[in-house]
Amino acid sequence: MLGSSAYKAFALAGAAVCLLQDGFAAATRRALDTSATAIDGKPFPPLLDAELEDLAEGLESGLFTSVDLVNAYVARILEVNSTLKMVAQINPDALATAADLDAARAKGINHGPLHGIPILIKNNIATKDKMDNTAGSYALAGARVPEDSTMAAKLRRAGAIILGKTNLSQWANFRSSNSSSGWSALGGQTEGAYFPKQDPSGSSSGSGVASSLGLALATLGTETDGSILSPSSLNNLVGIKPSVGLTSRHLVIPISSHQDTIGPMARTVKDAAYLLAAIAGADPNDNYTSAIPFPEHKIPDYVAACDYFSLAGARIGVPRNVITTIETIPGLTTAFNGALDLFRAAGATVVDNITLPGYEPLRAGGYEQVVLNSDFVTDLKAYLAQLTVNPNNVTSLGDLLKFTQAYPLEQWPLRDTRRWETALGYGHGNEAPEFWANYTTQLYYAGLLGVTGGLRNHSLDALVVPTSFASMMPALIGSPVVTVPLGKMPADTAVVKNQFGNLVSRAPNVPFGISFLGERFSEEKLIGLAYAFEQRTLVRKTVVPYLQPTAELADVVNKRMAKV
Ligand SMILES: *[C@@H]1O[C@H](CO)[C@@H](O)[C@H](O)[C@H]1NC(C)=O
Ligand SMILES: *[C@@H]1O[C@H](CO)[C@@H](O)[C@H](O)[C@H]1NC(C)=O
Ligand SMILES: *[C@@H]1O[C@H](CO)[C@@H](O)[C@H](O)[C@H]1NC(C)=O
Ligand SMILES: *[C@@H]1O[C@H](CO)[C@@H](O)[C@H](O)[C@H]1NC(C)=O
Ligand SMILES: *[C@@H]1O[C@H](CO)[C@@H](O)[C@H](O)[C@H]1NC(C)=O
Ligand SMILES: *[C@@H]1O[C@H](CO)[C@@H](O)[C@H](O)[C@H]1NC(C)=O
Ligand SMILES: *[C@@H]1O[C@H](CO)[C@@H](O)[C@H](O)[C@H]1NC(C)=O
Ligand SMILES: CC(=O)N[C@H]1CO[C@H](CO)[C@@H](O)[C@@H]1O
Repeated sequence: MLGSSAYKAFALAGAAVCLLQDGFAAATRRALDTSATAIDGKPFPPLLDAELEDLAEGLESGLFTSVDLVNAYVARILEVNSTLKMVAQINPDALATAADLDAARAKGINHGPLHGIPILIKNNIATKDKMDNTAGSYALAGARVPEDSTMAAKLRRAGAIILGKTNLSQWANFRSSNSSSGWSALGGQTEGAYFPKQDPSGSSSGSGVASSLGLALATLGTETDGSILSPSSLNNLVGIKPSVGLTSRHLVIPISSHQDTIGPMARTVKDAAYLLAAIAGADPNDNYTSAIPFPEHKIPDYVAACDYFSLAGARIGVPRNVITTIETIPGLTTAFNGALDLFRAAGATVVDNITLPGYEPLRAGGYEQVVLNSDFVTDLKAYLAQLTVNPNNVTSLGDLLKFTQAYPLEQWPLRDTRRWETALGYGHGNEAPEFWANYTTQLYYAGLLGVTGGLRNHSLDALVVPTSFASMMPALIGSPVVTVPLGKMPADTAVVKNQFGNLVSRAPNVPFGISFLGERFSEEKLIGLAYAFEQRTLVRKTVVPYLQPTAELADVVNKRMAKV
């Protein structure tokens, strides 16, 4: 769940890719074309932008059913999957589950706001059903878990339909030093929808692309350092990276017990809040959730936190020493400074140019690599020990390394296994003294000398930075971040390839976001600020994908009615 921002990729001099500039000029947001979205004058919510409350209202009024919704989303997935490869697997039980939930609704049983709503989840969040739990690796093809992950169980309990699994950067980007974002051996190469061959970022790549194109209401991603935030930013989405411990990691394929967290990737702040409300909470199977500080573990009302006026009176800090290379990303400086003006206009105090002195020592220190490598050795072994079926007998990182290097479809050595070799080279897991020395050092720099110190010393409600600079310090101290669409790269942006050479990381129309950072378990406050910014700007709707599916609910409902 390591983020790989397209921005970090180097520039290939003179890299040229076929440009579809005219295509962008002509592109319209299909959402605006209502001809395909109404029957007898009754409008159906266009799926590119449909929000939870639109879908819930349509289901409740009988305009469409959850079976219709599943059929419409599956049709949309199949329209774009062969190009974008964002969905690894469709749940063979999705239609039957939808029918059950429709029947329950007809009897007056409603499990809550997510009742009958399709959600896609990243292919490292395990389910005990007909689907695979592979992190994109052949090593885990056919592997089975003893029960649903807590995330999957909570979604099902909330009435959501798990529509399928999304593709990802293999092993959540914790294998290779020279692979491409969104590639996995099992799922192929995911691409973004805002420019041909767009680097989708990662590691929650498929979750980003699928949510952005309206292939489900929303998706779940996972983050160790950047893997929700970066693909949310580059796919024009809202992403919430929750505090470590707010969402249970039980039966989620790990990188690091100290840094991993699971969160929503959605098209609006409110939809993300609905999803977070469903997945947050204490779990005896993940003792980090015992850190949840609310009385009786009562989770705040994240949906009610969506208040248009929450910027009024807020104090927002801008740590300029963390965003030194902002000018290298086309269009970002103007958009970010515009956002600061908007905060002021909405009644916030912007405390500009504060310094987080821990940033430079962290960049230089390499502590995080030691923490993640040590955690992975220990935590992967613990995950594998829980499997009930393990076809390749992979029980440790050493086994996984051997399997991967011997299995041609894993594309080794073209895509190396450097991270694992480094981790195994230490000869220890996270029980070792070296681990603790590094861990406490990074807590100090990212905490007192970083995010926590910055917030407290300046009496701030939040820090804001462009999302490509947001993930590191919060990753190290387990604090939350919310990213919201901010803008896109301008039409004259020079096209730049990714490091691997198969994708485009900078190009016209590629989106980017702004992030709100707060103290641990301050999600409620961050959601409020993010919502106020989102509702005052509505940036998402100004960025149009070059490729989008055409299937809509009206088509599905028409077809169903024609059959009757
Ligand atoms: C995605 O497309 C590929 C290529 O057409 C196909 O092999 C694969 O089964 C599709 N995946 C899903 C989930 O339909
Ligand atoms: C959580 O559980 C693990 C294994 O049972 C244990 O090693 C660890 O100390 C516990 N951590 C906390 C914070 O309770
Ligand atoms: C930020 O502060 C530094 C050091 O205090 C100063 O040199 C710099 O000019 C300030 N930058 C801005 C944009 O205010
Ligand atoms: C895994 O172990 C089982 C039991 O020891 C053995 O039957 C099987 O052949 C092994 N599979 C592989 C792929 O090594
Ligand atoms: C990745 O690194 C390996 C090992 O150094 C090398 O063999 C391989 O060619 C590299 N791949 C790319 C795409 O550069
Ligand atoms: C961090 O880990 C490395 C590698 O195990 C070790 O050499 C170093 O002493 C550790 N401690 C600190 C504070 O970096
Ligand atoms: C916050 O204040 C403490 C105490 O003065 C100081 O050590 C720390 O560096 C400050 N941190 C930040 C981020 O300003
Ligand atoms: C195009 C492609 O590679 N599709 C794959 C997506 O993932 C599923 C399941 O992992 C494979 O069966 C597809 O072939």
